[in-house]
Amino acid sequence: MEISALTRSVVKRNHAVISPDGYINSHVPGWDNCTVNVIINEQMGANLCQTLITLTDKGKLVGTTKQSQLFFYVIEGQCTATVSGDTKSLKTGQFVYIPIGNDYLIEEPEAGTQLLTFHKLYEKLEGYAVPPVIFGDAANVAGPSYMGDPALRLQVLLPDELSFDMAVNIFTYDPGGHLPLVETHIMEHGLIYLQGQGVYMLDQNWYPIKKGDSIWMAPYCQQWFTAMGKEPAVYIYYKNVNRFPTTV
Ligand code: UGY
Ligand code: MN
Repeated sequence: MEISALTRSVVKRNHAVISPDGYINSHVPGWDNCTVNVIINEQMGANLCQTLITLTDKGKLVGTTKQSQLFFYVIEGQCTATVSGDTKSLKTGQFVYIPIGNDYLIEEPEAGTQLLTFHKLYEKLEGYAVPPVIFGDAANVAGPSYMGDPALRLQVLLPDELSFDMAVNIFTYDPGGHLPLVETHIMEHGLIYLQGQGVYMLDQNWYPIKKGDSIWMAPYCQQWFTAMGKEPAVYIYYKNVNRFPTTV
């Protein structure tokens, strides 16, 4: 029997593990006929926002990006996305990156479609134009091995260009694959597991993690992961990149 007083979720000063058992829905103006779970945002000390949206067949998301850019990724299902007049259908594994100053409309979803969003305040870079709208498909993105280890594969979904101040990557670990080192870095992460399971070390704490779980890692939160089980562990993650590291 499940005991409702227990959860794997934790929220700490420099990291959080959010498992679906703790979700409470939010109402977001312009996002209708859907449930919205705000998984990471500035209230917990983060510099990004990550949400999970589950749409009914009447689901509709309407809005305009202002100071923050917005990334939608289809975890499951399908829908239609229109960004500044350009309409495309999106299915599992496909995504759209919406830079600042664009209208968007997500509609005609299959019932149960799940969308992941990442939001970040855009920091302009002198001499560089704001990035364009990008529609893409993870299935068409190469996944070279990470740091020379064939058990680890990294897909980089957004262009590796200085005009972008955020990256969204998909990291795949074969069972037994693990990060080759404990990462200690200024960049922040938000992520959700798309498949599999394993153990994450965050700031010297050890957490069992599985498909559907999300993690926030603040700057300098130490991080290491190993995959367990019979199938690869896969997560999609956000990272801030390409900007001057200090105001000092
Ligand atoms: O890009 C990264 O920093 C990545 N290797 N970190 C992580 O997966 N925790
Ligand atoms: Mn990292």
